[in-house]
Amino acid sequence: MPILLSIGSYDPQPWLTAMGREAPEETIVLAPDGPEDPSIEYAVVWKQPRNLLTRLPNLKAIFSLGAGVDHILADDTLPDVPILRIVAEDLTNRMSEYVVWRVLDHTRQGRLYRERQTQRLWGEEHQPAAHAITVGLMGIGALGQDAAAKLRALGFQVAGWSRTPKHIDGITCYSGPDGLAAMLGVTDILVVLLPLTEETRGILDTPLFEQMKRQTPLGAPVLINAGRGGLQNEGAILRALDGGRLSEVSLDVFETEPLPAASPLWSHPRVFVTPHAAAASDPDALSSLIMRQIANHRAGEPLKHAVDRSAGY
Ligand code: NDP
Ligand code: OXD
Repeated sequence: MPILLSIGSYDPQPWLTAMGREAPEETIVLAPDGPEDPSIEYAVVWKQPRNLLTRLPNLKAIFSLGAGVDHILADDTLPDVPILRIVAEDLTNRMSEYVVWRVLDHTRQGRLYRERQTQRLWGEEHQPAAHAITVGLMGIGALGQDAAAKLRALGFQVAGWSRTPKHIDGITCYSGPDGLAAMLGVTDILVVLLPLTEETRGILDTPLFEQMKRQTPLGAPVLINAGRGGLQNEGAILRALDGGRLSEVSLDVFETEPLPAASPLWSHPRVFVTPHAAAASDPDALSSLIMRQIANHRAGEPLKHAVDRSAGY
């Protein structure tokens, strides 16, 4: 029974090789055999074509190649089978590295010093101590909690916002709409690690920026979004920057990806752009998790990290 690997936006070869190496006894195919393919029981996907999975009558599970599943749920023809997402140390560590890197670059005035170096200018800038900064995390799931722990270890004050109430040592936890307003009121650096769902789409917009603190040790608040581009209104981010409601922004994700060459985000002096690379899914690190889950499920064991389709993540 072959496993279907369907990748809509990049070269599948590294995954094909890594999955084959992990489970040489399995056959992995890149497309179904004919208009309906009853032989496929498992599909491993990233941005699969619409209608593809509905043509597999014996499909038992869909595996996302990433932590997010919005790219799967965007297909309104999906069959009603479990969807599993990646929860893995390698991916989590990569995201925490990105978050710590961006937070420190903002607090240690990386942008100003890079600018000054090009002008051969020697001049010390105020760099607030970690304990003087509150990082507010929108999303304290697998990724948010690890980033929070690493920021705490560096001395930052950390707050977190989630859909359901939480109690986590060392993090001031908030939930629900009132909780968000309360967290924004104490946040100096806002880090977004939310999934894209019906509830979160477009949340990073003017009304949210208006609820943020006016004054922070860095002037105005900083925004870092590594969740999804669909969470943000890029026009509103630029207006908030130019109007002084935000001081600096780091964006890893965009409304349209790749970020169009004409986007003003590329050239804004206070925007730092990375190409959806905060936490790449590494085939060599993650294939074993997926192939092991499939082998275990074939042997009758339950699947781990299933998505709640009604919540959308
Ligand atoms: P989790 O599902 O573990 O955590 C999601 C968090 O978001 C949870 O705390 C959840 O709340 C919260 N949340 C969801 N909906 C809402 C809402 N309506 N209001 C408030 N909080 C909400 O996901 P991960 O931490 O593993 O991943 C998060 C996202 O990061 C992924 O969905 C993906 O979009 C993005 N990502 C980006 C990458 C990149 O390279 N840029 C790489 C990997 C992931 P609760 O705890 O109550 O469920
Ligand atoms: C993910 C991603 O969801 O890479 O894992 O964006």
